[in-house]
Amino acid sequence: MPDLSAFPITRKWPAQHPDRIQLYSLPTPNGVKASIMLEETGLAYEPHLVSFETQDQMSPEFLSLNPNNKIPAILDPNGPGGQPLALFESGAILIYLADKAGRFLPADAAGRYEAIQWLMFQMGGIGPMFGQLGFFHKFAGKEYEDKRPRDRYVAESKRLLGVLEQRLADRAWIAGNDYSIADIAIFPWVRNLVGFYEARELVGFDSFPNVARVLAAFVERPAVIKGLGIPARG
Ligand SMILES: N[C@@H](CCC(=O)N[C@@H](CS)C(=O)NCC(=O)O)C(=O)O
Repeated sequence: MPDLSAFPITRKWPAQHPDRIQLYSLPTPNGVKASIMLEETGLAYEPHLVSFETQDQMSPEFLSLNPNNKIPAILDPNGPGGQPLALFESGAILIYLADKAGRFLPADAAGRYEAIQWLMFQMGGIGPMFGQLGFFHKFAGKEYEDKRPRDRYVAESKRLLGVLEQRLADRAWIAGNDYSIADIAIFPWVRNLVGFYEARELVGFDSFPNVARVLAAFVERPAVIKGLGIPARG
């Protein structure tokens, strides 16, 4: 049985199954990328809830694994060379799990980089921009009198949806005919934008029928349905 006791995070979140991938997360659009991927691949894992209500992400134990105090993070007892591997940043986690499982990234080099390119488009564009839109439209920024910041993120979110719309006009999924980690990164954010952030009308979502089509296909996947609720909120 692997020994994870050298990792301080296991003191706050003890591993009941230290032979499984340890997931530290919360079902947010970034968090569910990891749980959906783990469900899609069937890799054995043990989820641990990082509660923002109790600021768990700021605890020394969590920071020992991710100094950037953000979920998701994982600890794989059986990483490269059979050694434990700790990893944060959802994009890095998706690439790692795809390589480990040999799934959801094209095997040919050109196809692989194309899928990674769209994954990075989510990490650098969709995530940060939709997130800011949420802040200014739904959360604390909603009260700000000056609407220019909100309008800026609405315009940028629309532009990004337009890029996705064009890309999906002649493809089943973002990387082509096959579902990939680029979809697992992008669609939790699109779902969140029109759902939790209540920005469907604000961004004119009905003008993006191909994005809506792929979102519908995404949320029907059994692994997505399951992953969206993991780790269960206490
Ligand atoms: N680039 C990071 C972003 C992660 C992120 O922003 N996580 C949010 C939840 S969606 C978080 O942990 N926020 C807690 C905090 O900022 O204190 C990733 O993709 O993993």
